[in-house]
Amino acid sequence: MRLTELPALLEATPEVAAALAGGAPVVALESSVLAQGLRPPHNAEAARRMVDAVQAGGAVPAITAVVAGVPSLGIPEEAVPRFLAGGGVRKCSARDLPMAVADSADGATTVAGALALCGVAGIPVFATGGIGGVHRDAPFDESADLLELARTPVLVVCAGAKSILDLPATLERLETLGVPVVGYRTAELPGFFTTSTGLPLPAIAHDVATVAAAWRAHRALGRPGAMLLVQPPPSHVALPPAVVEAATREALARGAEAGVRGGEVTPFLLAEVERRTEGLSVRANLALLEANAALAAAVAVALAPKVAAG
Ligand code: PSU
Ligand code: MN
Repeated sequence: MRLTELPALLEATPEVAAALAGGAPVVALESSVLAQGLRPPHNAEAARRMVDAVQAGGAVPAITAVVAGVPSLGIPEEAVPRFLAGGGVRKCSARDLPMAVADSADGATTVAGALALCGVAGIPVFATGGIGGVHRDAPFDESADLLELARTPVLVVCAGAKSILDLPATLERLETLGVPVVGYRTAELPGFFTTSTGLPLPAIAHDVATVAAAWRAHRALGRPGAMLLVQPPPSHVALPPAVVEAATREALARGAEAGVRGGEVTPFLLAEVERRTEGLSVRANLALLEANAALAAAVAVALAPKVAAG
């Protein structure tokens, strides 16, 4: 997918626009993890580490967001502090994008929101921490990430789905929706904060060339949706499953008590888990965001029609 001209309404920073026009590798990133998922100063650290990792890998980072009503690929420097302030920016899933535009609001893209922008811009590679999925316990709250994954052709690099979710159910839904889930050097679905979930994956890739070949085949077959490339968090920061599970159960009980609903659920649970793991979950979150950005850059470079001029 190569674009010489962006659709009206969409803005790109000069660096991103040049990369897209020239066929250079671009890695899209979400901004909800910065505005809602992590608090200051961790969110600024996350942004810096992801951007640095993409650049070190030879690709151009494009943090997706709605900036004062403008859907954007890359956040202009003067607007960045608003997204890192720890409040005041709305969470934008795909369905929230039109109203953010109409209200001239700042909006931070979730995975679903970012995929929607990647879809219109034609950016094929995206990195995040963990996707949303099926929440635990009926009535089932299911992230819009899943439906957008089913219909947006983007290769999504992540550490699986967030550990606060029902992971077996999320994996089943991905199967139903026709979204390939490929383990990068792992045969098991990683658990976001944990390396292991005991859930076997249908496919493994041992190198980036295989990932690129699978992605080209996915597109050549006209598959309409995403492909997930999952890798475990770096081993030195991964948490033991029992620790994450205990913290998650307590967080879920608190959330139910407090009547947390809708888009508030995910940020609430992540903050509670952070408190209960004494920050170890944040350390893992930052490291896996960086590692996923680095892997996404390698994939983007392998897929780019052209790497720089010359
Ligand atoms: N992963 C994180 N922190 C986050 C999220 C993921 O480490 O804040 C965000 C992502 O943007 C994801 C969203 O798309 O949570 C899912 O929210 P919901 O379950 O409301 O769809
Ligand atoms: Mn939800």
